[in-house]
Amino acid sequence: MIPSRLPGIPRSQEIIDRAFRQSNRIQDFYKKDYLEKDKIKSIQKIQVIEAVARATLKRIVQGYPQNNDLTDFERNMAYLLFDFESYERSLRRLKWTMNKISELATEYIRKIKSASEVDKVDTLRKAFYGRFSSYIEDLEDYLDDLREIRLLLREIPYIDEKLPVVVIAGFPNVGKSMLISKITHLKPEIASYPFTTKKINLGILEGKLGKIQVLDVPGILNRKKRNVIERKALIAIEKVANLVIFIIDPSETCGYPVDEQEKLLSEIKAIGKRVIEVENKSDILKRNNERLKISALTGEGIDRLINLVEDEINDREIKGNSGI
Ligand SMILES: Nc1nc2c(ncn2[C@@H]2O[C@H](COP(=O)(O)OP(=O)(O)OP(=O)(O)O)[C@@H](O)[C@H]2O)c(=O)[nH]1
Ligand SMILES: [Mg+2]
Repeated sequence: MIPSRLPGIPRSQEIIDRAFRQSNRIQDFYKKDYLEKDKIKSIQKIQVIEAVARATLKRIVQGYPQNNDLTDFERNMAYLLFDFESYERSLRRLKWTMNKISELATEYIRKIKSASEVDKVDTLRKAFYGRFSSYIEDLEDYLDDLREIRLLLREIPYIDEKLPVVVIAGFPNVGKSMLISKITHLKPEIASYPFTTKKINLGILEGKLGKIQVLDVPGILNRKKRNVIERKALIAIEKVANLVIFIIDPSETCGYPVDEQEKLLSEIKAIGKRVIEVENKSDILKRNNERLKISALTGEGIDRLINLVEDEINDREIKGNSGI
């Protein structure tokens, strides 16, 4: 599972500045022997710098999911959205740097302890500062990578595996987002051009027998090679859907011919999930066939659709239980 709060990713310079700023806050104290005082102060500064950098890197390393923390759906989405190996490499590099900085601090503290002149202590302290900074500066590309991936991880919705999932699918512009806005509290963007929805939207339908997760997904075209946006929809159907509401727009105001939409429907049915077929935009055109007619715009047929969804879901649960 992807944590709901993924730590923000600072820039290298911010980590360096934060560490030095904290080290400058160390209280001054009186000690007669100047060499001793310089040693204690230098050691304290190194310890603070190490602790601040370590804490920052640790928060990131521990706050981001590993491959086996992910559900099947999350993993498939992550593989689709970014290069997972490079993500793992970046996390490993942060961890490596975290250890290197601790080793560096230990090494310089030991050297400072055995120094016999103030000048030597100052040189050692400055050498630590330089090497510390370059370790953190070397993280810049990895931090940039993680900052981008953070946004992509955040777009993957959390699916509660204990609750049923209904995916609303179909060609672009057929009214999927308008439908989810009618059956859940979600208010996604609705517009009269294709691919308005580029990410998966999750809404909750408060059913009579409990909550049902409803996913409004991007439109899918009837073609072999699909882009990343279309593939998000397919992953949702394949990996988490218990039921699919497939919307056909017979009015073709979506901009796509009905026979293309029918071909996509056949392909989706072949995935093997249960499918409720509906024809939307019934306020414009109602064809003479068996399918449920709805209008996401006027609300016509929406109550019947919700009843059908609930019947299908509950039917599955009864069958599921008796199958044990
Ligand atoms: N007349 C009419 N227009 C509708 C109906 N449902 C949706 N629309 C219109 O169809 C257009 C597309 O609606 P959306 O809900 O954004 O469609 P979508 O399937 O989510 O589209 P993508 O996100 O691009 O895949 C909008 O202009 C809606 O106002 C309907 O039942 N009747
Ligand atoms: Mg949409």
